[in-house]
Amino acid sequence: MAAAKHVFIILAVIFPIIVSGKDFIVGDEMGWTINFDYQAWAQGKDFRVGDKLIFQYPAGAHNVFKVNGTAFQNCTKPPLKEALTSGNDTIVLATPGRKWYICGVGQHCAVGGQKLVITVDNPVAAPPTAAAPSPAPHSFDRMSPSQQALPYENSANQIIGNMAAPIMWMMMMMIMMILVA
Ligand SMILES: [Cu+2]
Repeated sequence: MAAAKHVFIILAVIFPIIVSGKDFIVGDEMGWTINFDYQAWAQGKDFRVGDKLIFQYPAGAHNVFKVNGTAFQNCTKPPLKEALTSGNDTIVLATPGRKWYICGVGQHCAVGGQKLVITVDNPVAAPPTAAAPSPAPHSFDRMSPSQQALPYENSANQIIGNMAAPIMWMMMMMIMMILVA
């Protein structure tokens, strides 16, 4: 029982993060290339922790370096071993904040403008529908047996209350019909 509760809580926390994770293909159909306005591309996009950046390019033509703000500004290339080179490089946005990426091939960054800066925000808050069930088991566990009986009584009264109106209505209709006949 306790284990099941823990699994539920873990799922309740993790599930919204999984659901909210989006894939961003950098540059969309243009991919990762020179002479493309990546500032304009990033404009208005909602990058969140758990989302993915996918850099697509012909392998060998470009590469991807994750750099700091200064290296981004100056197009400073880190050691080549730090480069992503597959041509389909996926980067999971693991932390919030500013993220900088450049291409380290030739003058692609400095002359071709092949550089991307984004701001990553915290994950989207759990939607109310997904978050709502989690408090229920909590409050139930804290209730004493006598308190637990209360909701059932209330719901039973409610059911009777809800049923009472149609029954009354039907009885009135029957009386009316008898009177008319
Ligand atoms: Cu390049």
